[in-house]
Amino acid sequence: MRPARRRFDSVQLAARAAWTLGGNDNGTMITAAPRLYPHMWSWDTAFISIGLAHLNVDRAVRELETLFAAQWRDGMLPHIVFSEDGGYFPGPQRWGAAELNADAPDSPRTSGICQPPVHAIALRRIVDIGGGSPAVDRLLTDGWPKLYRWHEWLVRHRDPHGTGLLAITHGWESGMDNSPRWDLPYAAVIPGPDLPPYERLDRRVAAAAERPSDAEYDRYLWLVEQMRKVRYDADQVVRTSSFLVGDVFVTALFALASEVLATLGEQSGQPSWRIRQLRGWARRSRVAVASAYDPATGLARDYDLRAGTWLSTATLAGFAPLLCGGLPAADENRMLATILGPDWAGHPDLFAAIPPSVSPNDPAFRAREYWRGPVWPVIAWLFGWAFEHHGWTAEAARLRTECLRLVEDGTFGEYYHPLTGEPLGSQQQSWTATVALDWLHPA
Ligand code: 9WN
Repeated sequence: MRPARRRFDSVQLAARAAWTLGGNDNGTMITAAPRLYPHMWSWDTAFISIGLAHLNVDRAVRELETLFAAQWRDGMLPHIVFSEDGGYFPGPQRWGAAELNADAPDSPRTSGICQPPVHAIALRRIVDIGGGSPAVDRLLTDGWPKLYRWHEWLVRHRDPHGTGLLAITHGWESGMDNSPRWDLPYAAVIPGPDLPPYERLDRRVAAAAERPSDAEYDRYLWLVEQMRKVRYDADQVVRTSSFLVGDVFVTALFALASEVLATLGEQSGQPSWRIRQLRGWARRSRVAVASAYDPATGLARDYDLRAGTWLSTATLAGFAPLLCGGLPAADENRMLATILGPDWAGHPDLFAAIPPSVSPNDPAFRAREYWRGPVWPVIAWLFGWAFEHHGWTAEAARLRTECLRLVEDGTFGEYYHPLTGEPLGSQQQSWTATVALDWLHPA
C-alpha cells in the first residue's frame, strides 16, 4: 500500500522549497534537479529565478546572468548550460557545440539547440517581486538587451515562412519532449546506420516507464547528429533537419514574452525602435497562433513544416491562445470553458483541478508517462500567470489553490500522476519548488 500523502503547511512548504534549491545549488548554478538533470536548463532557469526572487533577489538575478553568460554570439540562448559535473546524456562532448560552431561559447559548454522563450516573463516577475533593488536594475539594464537579441534570433532564424509561427527543430526545443504532439513528425525521423552508439543515463535515476522509449531516444540523438553535420548553423539546421514543426505553444509564449519585454523596455528607457519591433513581433505571432485555431476541435494546432500538414493531436499545448490572446472573444471563451471543463481541469477523477498534459478522456492518455498525461506544475504556473495577466483573476486564484494542493506533499516532483497526485520523474525538481514558492507568495 502506498504511504499516505504528506501535507506540509505553507511555512513548512516554503522552507522545504528553499532547502531543495539550496541542495540543488552546485556553487555556480542551481541545477534543474539533483540526479537526473545536474546542469542548467534554459527555461527551468527562468522559473527558478522567479522562486529565488522570493528568497534572495540577488541570487535570482545571478541565476539569469549565469544563463545569459552562455548566450551564443548570434543571440541564441542554449537549452543546456553544462556544469562541471557529468551525469547527463547527451553531455557536452556528444553535442560538440563549441568545437563545431564559432558562435557557441567555449566556456561554459552548452548544447546546440534552444528552449521556449519564457525568460522575459521571469524578468517581469522578478521586477514585480524585487523591483528597486540594484541587482534588478542591473538586470534590466544589462539583461534586457540580451533578451532582445534572443527574441531577434528567434525571429531571424525560426520563422521560415515569415508568418510569425516559430519553428522548432527538435522536440527538446518545445520543452515537451515526447508529447504526442510530436509523434507524427518523429515518425518521419529515420535514424541512419551511422548513429553513433550511446548509453542512456536517465534510466539509471528515473523509472523507465516514466521516461521516453529507446526508439524515441534514437530519434532525438539522430537529430543531434544531423545538426552536427551542419555545424549547428542556424539556417542550415532549419533547411536540413528532418524534424521541423511550427510550435504553437512556443509561438504563444514568444508573443506574450515579446509584449512583456516591450513593456519592461519602456519602463527602463530602452530604445523606442526596439520596443516597437518587439510589439510588432508579438502582434505577428499572436496572429499566427490565432490562425492555428481549429474551430472543429476548439484547440490550436502545430504545423508540420516538413510534411506541410496541420497536427491536430489534442494536448494541453492546444490552449496556447489563452497565453497570448488574439482569438475572437467567442472562441476564447469557449477555449477557457474547455480547459476548465470535464475533459481537462474539471475532469471528475483528477486529484487536483489542474489541466494535465493530455486529457484523461483521450485514448492516448498515459497517466505516468512524462508528457503523455501527467500534470506539469510549471505549465500550470504559465497558465495561471497568463490568466492573471489577462484579468481572469478568479480562474487564476482557483488554479493556484489547486496547484498548492498538488505540491503540498513537499517532494517537488518533476511531474505528477493526475489522478492520484503521486510525484513522478525526478524529485526535488528545482522549477517545481520555485513555482510552489511563487504560489505561496502571490502578491
Ligand atoms: C531534455 C530539465 C528538462 C526540462 C524539459 C523536460 C526535460 C530533458 C530530458 O527536462 O527534458 O531537455 O532529458 O528529458 O522535458 O522541459 O527543461 O528539467
